[in-house]
Amino acid sequence: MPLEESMGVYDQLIAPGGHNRGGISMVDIPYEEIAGVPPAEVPDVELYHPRSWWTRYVFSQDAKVIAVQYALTASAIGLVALVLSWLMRLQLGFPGTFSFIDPNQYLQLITMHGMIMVIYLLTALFLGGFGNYLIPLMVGARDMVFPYVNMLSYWVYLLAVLVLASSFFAPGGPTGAGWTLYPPQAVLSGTPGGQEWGIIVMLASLILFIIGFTMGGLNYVVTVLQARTRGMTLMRLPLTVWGIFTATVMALLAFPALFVASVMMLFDRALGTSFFMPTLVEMGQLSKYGGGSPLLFQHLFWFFGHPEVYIVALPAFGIVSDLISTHARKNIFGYRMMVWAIVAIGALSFVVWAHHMYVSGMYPYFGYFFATTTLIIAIPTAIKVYNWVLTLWKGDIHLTVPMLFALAFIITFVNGGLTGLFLGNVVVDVPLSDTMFVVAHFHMVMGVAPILVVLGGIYQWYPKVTGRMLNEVLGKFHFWVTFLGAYLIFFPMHYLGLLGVPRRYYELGEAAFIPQSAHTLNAFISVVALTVGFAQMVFLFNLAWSLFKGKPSGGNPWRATTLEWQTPETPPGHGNWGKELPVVYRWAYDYSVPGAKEDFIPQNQPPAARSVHGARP
Ligand code: HEM
Ligand SMILES: [Cu+2]
Repeated sequence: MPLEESMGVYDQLIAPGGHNRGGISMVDIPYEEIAGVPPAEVPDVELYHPRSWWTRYVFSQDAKVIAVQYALTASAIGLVALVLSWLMRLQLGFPGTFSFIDPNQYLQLITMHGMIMVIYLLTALFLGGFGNYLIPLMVGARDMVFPYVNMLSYWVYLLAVLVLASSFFAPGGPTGAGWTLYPPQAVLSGTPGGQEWGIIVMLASLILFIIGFTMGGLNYVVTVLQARTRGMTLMRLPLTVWGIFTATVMALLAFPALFVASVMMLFDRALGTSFFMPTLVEMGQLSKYGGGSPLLFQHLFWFFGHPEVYIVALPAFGIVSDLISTHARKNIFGYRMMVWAIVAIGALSFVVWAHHMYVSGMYPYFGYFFATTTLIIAIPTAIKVYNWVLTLWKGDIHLTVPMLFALAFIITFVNGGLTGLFLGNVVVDVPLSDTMFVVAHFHMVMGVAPILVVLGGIYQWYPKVTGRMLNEVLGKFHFWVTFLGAYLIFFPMHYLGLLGVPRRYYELGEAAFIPQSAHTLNAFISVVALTVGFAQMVFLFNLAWSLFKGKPSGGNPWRATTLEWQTPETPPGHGNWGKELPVVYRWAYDYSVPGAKEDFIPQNQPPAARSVHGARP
């Protein structure tokens, strides 16, 4: 029914009751309540559809296209970071062999590698990539609520990436301050890029990244809160949406700390202010700085930096929950508890940041406080792990490629979490600080684990994005090499760390406490790292090949319940749902409902047979 007509009906119906105050009400059409008909669809706004190739594929305001743009850009720069890790491994495994890497370059490699992996790859991919694709589809919206701002978000992100990449070509090369960028060293001449362009370019790029992220992030939050379709209550949202939503709220609160820290350091470097710079002597000369606090930077950095771990982990938690439920054909165990655990972890992770500063010389009682809060996070985290295991328990487990990655994530995350318990305790952390043990820990928990989810997620949703399945044989090969390889790379690093091998060292030399076995192990790790790295090429090949030659997937190849699998077209068209928005009648986990015909009931399937036992309202 056209809008004017329906308004007419509305007026007539309202008038006798005396509620009509004369004008046509433009807010909140209660028409369907009166007429008892499902809601008329929001009138198609013609202007909003793309008109040309440019606005369809390049300057697109469609969240699905923006998602793919984010994912491709993040993967491209992520590949750069991967290559940088090879160079580091070449140096560490075979010191003295590769003369093109000098000590300064090694520092530049770790800095760029770390920063790209954490921010430009993982954060961008989970929020900009998965967030953009999945949020509107999963909540039953046509798009993000501010599509234009969403588009700008991507372009600013791309600019941030290009600025970052430009530092490889800047005079003096990229900064070598370490991904933590601690002042004063980050802006002094002893550090690569400190008195050249490197640090300036890095800070500028971070500032741009945060601006771009904020534009996207506001979209994700408002879309989840305001654009859910009828029946999609918060407690019916798939856990993927809960994870991405909570992570976005966290990022909106955490990134500003990095933002101000970056601006202040930029001022210190470029304008000669002393926010973070104490009075110091540099190369025998009293520097121009004085009175600033390097510790203040550490607080700001880690106020962002610790939540950042969970900005990456919470989307992973959410996605894994959905993958497990789908491929074990079972409802997620303890849905409400899972939601609250996500929210609790998100909140708690704002009061633990100084566990990264145990060796900064802070007041010991502070260490005690931060150790306590850190260990408390283990509780909601353990709840999640138990619930995943209970979801799997007696499930009809299909070892599809996405499922393999999801299971591998759980194992790896538990693994990394356990070493986190070590490092969370001050007395254990102090001797392990700045050793390879730390490198092993954080690669397990926020390097390998989230990457496994990214890969699992791509295998899961590629069919929706392209309409074709990824090749399964190649997928399984990719999985096993990546999963086993990751353990061969990062497990021995714990041992190296316990021996006392320091991190961020170009070369170990012949220190007495470092046995020959450490050198052998380093060479072994490097060989595996290169092999695993090359195995990713199989994955890239699969992505490209399947685009043309993959088996057509149909709309719902995994027989899943959530809304993105119920779109009228695959890949979904602009506006996602054709004429009618879906209406949601149930939660996202109606798998293997006793008495139901199929082993899954889509969220938008009305409870026609009320007699179906066990179906959740
Ligand atoms: C492809 C597998 C990877 C390999 C072989 C690898 C290797 C390395 C190496 C050798 C270092 C330097 C260690 C040192 O000398 O201190 C390093 C540092 C680091 N990596 Fe990775 N890495 C990989 C993946 C990742 C991923 C996925 C992340 C995402 C979180 C990541 C984040 C970091 C960070 C934050 C640092 C610290 C940089 C610093 O000390 O400033 N890495 N990695
Ligand atoms: Cu932390």
